[in-house]
Amino acid sequence: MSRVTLQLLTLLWATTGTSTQTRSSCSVPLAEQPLVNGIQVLMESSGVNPAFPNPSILIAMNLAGAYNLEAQKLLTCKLVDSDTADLTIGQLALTIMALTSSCRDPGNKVSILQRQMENWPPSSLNSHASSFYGPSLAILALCQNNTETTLPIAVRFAKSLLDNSSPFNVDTGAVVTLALTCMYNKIPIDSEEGYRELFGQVLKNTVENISMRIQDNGIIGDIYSTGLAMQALSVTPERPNKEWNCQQTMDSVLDEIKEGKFHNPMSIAQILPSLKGKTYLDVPHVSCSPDHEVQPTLPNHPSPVPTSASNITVKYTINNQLRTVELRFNETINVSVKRGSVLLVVLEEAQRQNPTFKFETTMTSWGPMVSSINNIAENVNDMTYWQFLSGKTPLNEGVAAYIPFNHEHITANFTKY
Ligand code: B12
Ligand SMILES: *[C@@H]1O[C@H](CO)[C@@H](O)[C@H](O)[C@H]1NC(C)=O
Ligand SMILES: *[C@@H]1O[C@H](CO)[C@@H](O)[C@H](O)[C@H]1NC(C)=O
Ligand SMILES: *[C@@H]1O[C@H](CO)[C@@H](O)[C@H](O)[C@H]1NC(C)=O
Ligand SMILES: *[C@@H]1O[C@H](CO)[C@@H](O)[C@H](O)[C@H]1NC(C)=O
Ligand SMILES: *[C@@H]1O[C@H](CO)[C@@H](O)[C@H](O)[C@H]1NC(C)=O
Ligand SMILES: *[C@@H]1O[C@H](CO)[C@@H](O)[C@H](O)[C@H]1NC(C)=O
Repeated sequence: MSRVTLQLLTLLWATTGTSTQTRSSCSVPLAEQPLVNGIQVLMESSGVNPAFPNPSILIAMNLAGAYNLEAQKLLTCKLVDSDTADLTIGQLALTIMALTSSCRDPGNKVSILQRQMENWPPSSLNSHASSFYGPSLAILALCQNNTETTLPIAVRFAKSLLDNSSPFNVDTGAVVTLALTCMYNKIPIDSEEGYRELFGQVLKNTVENISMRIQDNGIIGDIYSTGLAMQALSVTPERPNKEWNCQQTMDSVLDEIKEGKFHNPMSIAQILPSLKGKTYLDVPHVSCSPDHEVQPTLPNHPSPVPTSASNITVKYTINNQLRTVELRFNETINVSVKRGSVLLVVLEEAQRQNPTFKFETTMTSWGPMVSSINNIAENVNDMTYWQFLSGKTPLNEGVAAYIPFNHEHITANFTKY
């Protein structure tokens, strides 16, 4: 392709890149709008925990148009005051984007992130794909602030992605696509062609891998990666070979919302922008004119299903066979819990009955994560963690959300990622 054609294309991409609607014509049908309002209201009310301010929720609120202006103000203030020393690269990046989406100056947080990314990758960088998730958010946040100073960092980032050979991860691929699309769209017009080729190559690989994960019903990866993947596919300058039916994806997501799969405020924060035709690339373009509080139309709630007081039995196994660890064990217990209890209740009941099953959790943006069982703790440097399975299938929700069924076999397996 000649240079002129490329530049023309780039211009085209640059103009369409900011408006996702022109790309993918898909939207929530009018009749389903109350359903979307419903999860937004849920996110805004239950997600604003003053002890654990979550920037992803503020971003989603601002992109969607907040209903609860009080919650929005509170969350913004908490994030302005947040101590950057306690944050990971990814959390810092989300905080900067959240403040930008509230039209606040992120202040010295940008230069702190910039410095951290200049020292990236750390010598201990593990090769797992998801270790690029946080750094991708950083490239995106820095790109939105100042593309020029971000170029050398983004080049290093893109090269280490090309060198990486670990299995593809849809969530990470989606954030990589958003970050490098931001860079790609802002490459100075008179700069070397090399940038366009490098970012274009990584985008092409990533988008190809995302499109290979589109299921027959339109879900991309799993239901909880679909929101980010929709954002990615709607902005990327590299079109996937496989045709993407955005409306089909949207309809499947709406079905899953009806099934009650989106209760976790964080899961709502990651799906909401796509339901509103927005992406993280729109963060710098949010208009912060003083709104009036709008009352959303909410769905007519189905009368709660009467839960029988009966108990169910869950078979629970804890298994540690990792060579690196001295203390191996493989213990199983049958526990009886009230029907409808979350998995966390099973763990608590097991711990109460037998001290071998004692466990600890760490609070995260997705809720409590099981960090240790029977004194064996996850470790970022070793890339170990407690994986939860139903039979042989890994769970796609955490212990505070997953509801086991009668006679289900749940295993916590100490493994590597
Ligand atoms: C990386 C990652 C992991 C790593 C985290 C460790 C690390 N140092 O990287 C590992 C492999 C340990 C992991 C484990 C699990 N994960 Co995970 N993980 C991710 C991923 C790809 C990126 C998270 C991230 O870096 N965020 C960026 C930083 C800035 O945000 P953060 O909030 O500080 O990140 C922390 C939390 O996200 C936490 N975390 C990661 N996964 C999970 C899952 C749950 C349920 C909780 C409570 C916390 C948690 O670890 C991060 C680093 O400390 C996300 C994808 C996504 N869309 O968010 C999935 C994701 C969050 N994980 C998911 C799941 C299901 C799990 C597991 C339950 C899988 C399983 N079957 O065991 C386990 C947790 C089990 C337990 N012990 O409680 C789902 C959650 C869906 C949901 N509705 O709850 C996601 C959305 C993936 C998906 N598309 O399905 N995960
Ligand atoms: C970039 O960050 C600085 C420092 O926080 C801020 O003053 C500036 O307005 C930001 N620029 C953009 C385009 O966001
Ligand atoms: C994605 O797929 C391409 C081939 O289509 C491959 O070369 C690449 O390594 C894969 N992984 C990633 C992370 O892009
Ligand atoms: C652990 O125990 C379970 C249930 O008793 C059994 O099915 C499994 O084979 C055991 N695994 C190992 C590695 O010993
Ligand atoms: C758990 O219950 C099943 C079926 O009721 C039984 O076969 C098994 O032996 C029990 N296991 C333990 C560890 O009590
Ligand atoms: C039912 O489950 C609860 C825990 O949820 C437990 O305390 C109780 O003992 C169980 N009842 C029976 C009959 O097993
Ligand atoms: C449990 O973890 C071990 C160690 O990583 C692994 O070899 C084994 O396949 C895992 N078991 C399951 C059921 O995933």
